[in-house]
Amino acid sequence: MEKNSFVKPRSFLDRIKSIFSAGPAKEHIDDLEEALIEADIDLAIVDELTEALKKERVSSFEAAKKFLKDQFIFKLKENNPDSVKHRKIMILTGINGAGKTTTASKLAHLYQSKGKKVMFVAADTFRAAAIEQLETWAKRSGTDIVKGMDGGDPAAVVFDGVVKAKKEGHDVVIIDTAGRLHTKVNLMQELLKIKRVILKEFPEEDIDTLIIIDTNTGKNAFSQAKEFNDTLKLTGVILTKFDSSAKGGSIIRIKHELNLPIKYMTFGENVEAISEFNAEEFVEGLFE
Ligand SMILES: Nc1nc2c(ncn2[C@@H]2O[C@H](COP(=O)(O)OP(=O)(O)OP(=O)(O)O)[C@@H](O)[C@H]2O)c(=O)[nH]1
Ligand SMILES: [Mg+2]
Repeated sequence: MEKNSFVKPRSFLDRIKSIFSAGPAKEHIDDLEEALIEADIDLAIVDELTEALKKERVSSFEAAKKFLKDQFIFKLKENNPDSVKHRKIMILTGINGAGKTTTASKLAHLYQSKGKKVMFVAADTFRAAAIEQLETWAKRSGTDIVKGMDGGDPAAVVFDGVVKAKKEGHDVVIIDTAGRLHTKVNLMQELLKIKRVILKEFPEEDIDTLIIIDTNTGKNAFSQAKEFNDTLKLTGVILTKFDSSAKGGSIIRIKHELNLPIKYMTFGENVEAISEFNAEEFVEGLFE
């Protein structure tokens, strides 16, 4: 694993503050560069920002803060006019404990509240508790669920699920998968197999292949997103635990370098604690 060198936003902000209190920004551009890099903002953006800062002659802390905020919001919104466009099949992937199963319940709740017919597919056959976790919510909310046996082939469960969804006309199929490390090739291939069986029943444009990222993750979030994207061609990101976290600048890197839309954010254990991603709110969090 990469060393977790995440710098809390507070110190990121404190550093910028001290850079500006030390005199005109121009003389401290190297310090600023370093502070941005340490907050996981990627190099391409840092270069762009520091160039612009020089050109615009941003000379006070407040002005720099506003400038950076505007830039980050712009980056997060860039190229994604339809970032939350709904797709029928949602595959939730990600590393262990990122929040996949909890997010599955939240998404179901969200879509049901819009009158959609939802189905869960419990494709985490690795952990018995994962099936139960989803089943409990399915019972409580009256959501259809397709599940397999413990230790069974997750792709087989998914195939059963999509065939049934096609027959019974579900609007949304939410597939919960087992947590896995992005560095484990065989487990990544298992996800690819899941995607392939869906393609037997539904066209690619109906499939939302999502990575769930815990906002607390730090720099490692980028490698996770990159590996999952290389294997699966992701269509978006869901950020979790927004309530409990130091908010990572690596999300901006994920958006910028991989051009993946950030679709939803979750902010608590409650089933209603999910909303469409809000770039302004996210960036405010980065500067808190
Ligand atoms: N505070 C907070 N906790 C969350 C949020 N989302 C998930 N959690 C917690 O994070 C933990 C892991 O959540 P799960 O949904 O089980 O994560 P998972 O990715 O399915 O985990 P595995 O299946 O083991 O890979 C649980 O304790 C959840 O309650 C959130 O938005 N805020
Ligand atoms: Mg799970």
